[in-house]
Amino acid sequence: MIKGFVFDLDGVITDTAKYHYAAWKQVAHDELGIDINPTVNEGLKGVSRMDSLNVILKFGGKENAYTDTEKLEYATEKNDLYKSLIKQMTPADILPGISNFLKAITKAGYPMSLASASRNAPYIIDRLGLAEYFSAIVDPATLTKGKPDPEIFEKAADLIHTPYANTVGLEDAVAGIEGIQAAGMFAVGVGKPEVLGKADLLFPDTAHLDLAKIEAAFTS
Ligand code: B16
Ligand code: MG
Repeated sequence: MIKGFVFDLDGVITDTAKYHYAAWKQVAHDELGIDINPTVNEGLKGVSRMDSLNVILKFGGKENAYTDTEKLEYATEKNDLYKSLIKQMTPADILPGISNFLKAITKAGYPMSLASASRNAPYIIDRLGLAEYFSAIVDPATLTKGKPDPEIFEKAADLIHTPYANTVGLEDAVAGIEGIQAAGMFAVGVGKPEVLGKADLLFPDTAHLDLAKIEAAFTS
């Protein structure tokens, strides 16, 4: 029996990836002399800020070119740029079908929490006008490991007091699906079968998310 839901943010509730990409692209070009492309960007999804910088440096063959202090400066510069971009976000940036899906879950009485690697998640949820739906948001600063480790999903379930075996997790990234399953939860994927084939239940996009289908698949 389902007792609660834990949600990823980027790619499930809204598309922040385009803003992360724009900010990283500029900092990588201007400060590091590295030109990133959409393939590199795929590898940044769900990855923490500092790990994202390390992925970019590795791509550019500059893994050991900077001190930790310099790296922190570049990550801060990226975040300042990113924050200036997400200031424009409004409820119009909620992905299709998500508002109705959150309403249906609330009506059914299930609590929800957010399992996002982003330190900007509370601000984004606020900009989207969705704060009322989430009883809790995991603080990524408290995490020791990133996805695919189950830690973030376990913390998200702990915050709404749901046993992992009775919790549904929603994700658009392979690492996220792996983390949800490693926590012993039911993994609902949003995306393509060739990418998210491991999910316990898969929807092609957010517009197709259907609570009744999740409940039926969970019990069967
Ligand atoms: P911040 P998610 C992740 O969000 C993004 O997908 C990833 O690209 C980003 O680096 C990470 O948050 C950290 O974000 O710099 O705002 O703390 O997919 O876990 O919701
Ligand atoms: Mg995501």
